[in-house]
Amino acid sequence: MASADSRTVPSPDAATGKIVVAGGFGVGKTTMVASVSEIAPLRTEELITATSAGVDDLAGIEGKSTTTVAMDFGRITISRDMVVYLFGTPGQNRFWFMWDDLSRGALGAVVLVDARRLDVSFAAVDFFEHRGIPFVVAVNCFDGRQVARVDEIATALDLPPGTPTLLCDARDRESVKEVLLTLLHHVLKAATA
Ligand SMILES: Nc1nc2c(ncn2[C@@H]2O[C@H](COP(=O)(O)OP(=O)(O)OP(=O)(O)O)[C@@H](O)[C@H]2O)c(=O)[nH]1
Ligand SMILES: [Mg+2]
Repeated sequence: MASADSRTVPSPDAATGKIVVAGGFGVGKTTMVASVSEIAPLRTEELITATSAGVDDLAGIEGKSTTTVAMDFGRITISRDMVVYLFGTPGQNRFWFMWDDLSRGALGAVVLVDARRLDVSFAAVDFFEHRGIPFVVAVNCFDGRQVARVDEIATALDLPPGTPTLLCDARDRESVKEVLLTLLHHVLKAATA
């Protein structure tokens, strides 16, 4: 598989695939879709209202003022033969009813986690594991700090054996591309196993 490059022009008959970017509240899903998308990403951000007070824990993400209420959407050309559409889920529990629709027909998923708040991404791991959708776990290193080793995180999340787990910076295009390519390799491996 070729590496994703924003200068790559897809051929007219390029295959298309859907990848879901999921994870708990405020782990960086919207940031991830926006940083890698080659089109202006569609966002559905609303201000975090007083209703969220006491429901959504902003510890560690104090600068966050908006939240996704429907989805994020972006696109990346992986190679001349393949274009991937990215769908970011909302993270707040009250919007999880949308995850089934957003995941329908997906090749695979990125479960994004914040290593300081692993608990908020447990449900995302369960979601894809129970539906048999291949997924990778990307650990968003807020503040550039690695607070735990990747293998410790995999154990804490009780990941199925063989689930690729890697560190990333959701703000960095190259880092996100590496996550997506890891997922696509994992999807291919799962399909040919
Ligand atoms: N320092 C740092 N901040 C980040 C990083 N990724 C995201 N952020 C910030 O963290 C906050 C949450 O990011 P979002 O992309 O909105 O997270 P989300 O997962 O889409 O959030 P919800 O849709 O509300 O669940 C924002 O203020 C981002 O600017 C990162 O890698 N490092
Ligand atoms: Mg979001």
